[in-house]
Amino acid sequence: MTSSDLRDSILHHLKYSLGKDAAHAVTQDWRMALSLAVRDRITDPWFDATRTAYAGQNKRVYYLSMEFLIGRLLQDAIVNLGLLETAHEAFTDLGLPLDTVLSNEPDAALGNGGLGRLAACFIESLSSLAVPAMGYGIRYEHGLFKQSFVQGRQIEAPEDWLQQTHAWEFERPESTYHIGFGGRVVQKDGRSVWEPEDGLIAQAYDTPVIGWKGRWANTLRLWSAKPTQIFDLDRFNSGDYIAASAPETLARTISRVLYPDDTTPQGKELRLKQEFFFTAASLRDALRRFESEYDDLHLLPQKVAFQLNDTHPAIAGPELVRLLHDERGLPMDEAIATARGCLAYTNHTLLPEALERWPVELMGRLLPRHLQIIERIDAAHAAEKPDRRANALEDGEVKMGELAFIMGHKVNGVSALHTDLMKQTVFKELHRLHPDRIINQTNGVTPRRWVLGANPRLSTLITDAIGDGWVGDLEQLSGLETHLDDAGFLDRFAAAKRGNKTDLVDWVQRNQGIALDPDAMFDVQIKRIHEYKRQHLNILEAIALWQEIRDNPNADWTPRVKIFGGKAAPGYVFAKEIIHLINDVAAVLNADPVTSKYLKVVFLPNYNVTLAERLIPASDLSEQISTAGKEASGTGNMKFALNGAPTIGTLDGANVEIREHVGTDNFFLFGMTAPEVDARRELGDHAAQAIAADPRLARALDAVRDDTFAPGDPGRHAGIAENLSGHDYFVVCSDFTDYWRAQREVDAAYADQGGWMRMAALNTARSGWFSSDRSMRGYLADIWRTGPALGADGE
Ligand code: F58
Repeated sequence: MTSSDLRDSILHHLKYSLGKDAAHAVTQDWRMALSLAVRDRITDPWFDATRTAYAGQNKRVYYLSMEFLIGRLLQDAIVNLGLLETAHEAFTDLGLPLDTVLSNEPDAALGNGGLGRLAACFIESLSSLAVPAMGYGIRYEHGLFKQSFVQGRQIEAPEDWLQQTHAWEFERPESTYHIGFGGRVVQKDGRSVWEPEDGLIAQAYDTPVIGWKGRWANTLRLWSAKPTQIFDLDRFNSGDYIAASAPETLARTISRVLYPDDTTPQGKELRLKQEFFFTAASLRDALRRFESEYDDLHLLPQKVAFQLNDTHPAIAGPELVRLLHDERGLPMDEAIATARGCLAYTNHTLLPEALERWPVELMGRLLPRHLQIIERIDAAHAAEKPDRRANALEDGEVKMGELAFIMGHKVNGVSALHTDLMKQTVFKELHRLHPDRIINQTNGVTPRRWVLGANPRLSTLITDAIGDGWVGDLEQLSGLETHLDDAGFLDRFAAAKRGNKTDLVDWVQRNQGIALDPDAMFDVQIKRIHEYKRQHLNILEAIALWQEIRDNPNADWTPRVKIFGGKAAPGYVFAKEIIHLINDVAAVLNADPVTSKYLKVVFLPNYNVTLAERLIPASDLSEQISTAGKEASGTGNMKFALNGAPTIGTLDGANVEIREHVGTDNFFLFGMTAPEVDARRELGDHAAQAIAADPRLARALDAVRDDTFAPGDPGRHAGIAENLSGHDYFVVCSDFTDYWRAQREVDAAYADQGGWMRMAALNTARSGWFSSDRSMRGYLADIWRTGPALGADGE
């Protein structure tokens, strides 16, 4: 496609699809017109992919996920179709910079964090590998809230990504399923029949996901909830207009908001309804497709794989058994075995509070037949493997992790360490009973979005050095190692980083009014705010460093900017206090005339995929400082390493594997290991001991406790100070001293820019293994037991 073809297509859509005259078109119109022109290029490979999968009778992979944090789609599609240059030229002709058009797209925040972003990377990789697959999720009207700060505090506002027409989706009014809730189970002809009391409609919206080089496209099918009855005409006619639309309002609530607050009973109920809603619709849709091709249900495990992204779709186990047994007549034991042959479960957390459990009362009320089936599943499992501790039902609760484990033929962790810990902790008993079930599949990230799209300067440099094969085969980055002794290469590497940093400096100046020095080290921690991720360890170190610079302002300090980004769950009070503290510290430090040339702190609001794409290429240092044993994997850590930002980190999650790949000399390790953390906690007064042993830490904590960062409001941050000097469950204090040491090593290393750039480039050269293409190949080989539908030559 030439740039004039693309320009004609854009102008055609502007006129005939959007009804706009070019003379009056605004940026949004151009963005929509470009999206439709690009979408046209996806449609043929998309249809071809469907036809190929049917013709080849390939096994299909269904990725069930409550979250797909896809971000913006236009640039990704243009990059994968190889149309970036063409689009630049087309818009040069049209007199508008392409970047202006691309940045007009809303960021689809249909996820909270790593789990949702992983699902988005996986779907892209499955398309790039030409594997027949489908992502199933929920089309939330409102994604993750918008974050702003008022006097340093997080404020949440609803997010409205669907306010403008979504250019990428196709509404499927014909693809609908009736989803029931409540009611009772009756016996008919010796069979159990669920008669739900309430119900709603799940309607599909399809978004094509194009793979690298446009060879294959899969579908992301998101369900939207619609009422079975639009409104109650009798009530309307009698003048009760609000009550007349109640059924519609109730039904739509299901797909209105991503993870509503589940601290209230109503919130919990809504979340379970969301889970059943999208899982049930997805299973029925997949079964319908299977039954259009095959008439033997025993073939199901050969032809269909359902991957459960965490426990959120774990109701798939009992629902699939119900569909096979109650609705299709397969004997119960066969139904369970068949369902298990199709299902596999990915665990993303060991935190007990995040492992879902539903009260039996709630499950029985909303899904009475499923509760009976869960009892049967437990009984069948106990008959095979007697051990009461391995049940899904316990103490009046349904444990969704255990249910997913029992109903999955494979259960995977997301990093090597996390997988080992799963075996030793949450699934200890089940692992003993099923020693082959737990396997590891370390996470990965798509190089198309996270290097080629986000970091064009680095990408050009890599391609100039080793050709462009790395985009589809990231391990080719190892070929960069031979270029590292070439000073010219390292200079160009440094120039690319510098260019990215300058872009960020300009953006921060424009958007936050804060001046940053591009020569300072950009030290970045971006992720959800959580105690285990320890943003408070980072800010404590900033406070201690500030105090030290004030004591000794003429020493040879390495200038640093600490950049934070991330949202706290609206109900997570302590996480919100951490945000408040960081913002208060930033205000004091940035206004300090003595220290601010050496140390600044910036908390960028509303962290999302787009902001990550801006920040990661401009980062020098990646903060991965979680309490060992708590971060299942991390994926941000991989994006930083790939973009040439060495890590300061603990031996947690995939940091362990990153360190092995990039080399211990190119990773700033600190802190206790997971077993050391457990042992340390045994000392009741571990925090007091750590504080007593480190005057720097004691002084930094004093500043948190007094009014240093809360002028006129002493005690504002006392909660954090008390937590850290008391219980300190996440052992912030006990890791502080070693973190300080490692940070000073970072300072010294950064001061030698030649050495630093080499280390940064080595991180890029040695991180090719962390591609989500590699992760997907692992799932294909070890879990789904299928492969691409096209050969490397596209046949
Ligand atoms: C994340 N989990 C893990 N959960 O924390 C991270 O280590 C891992 O890399 C990533 O999954 C992918 O495996 C995560 O993002 C959530 O967002 C929860 C979803 C349900 C509500 C609570 C947060």
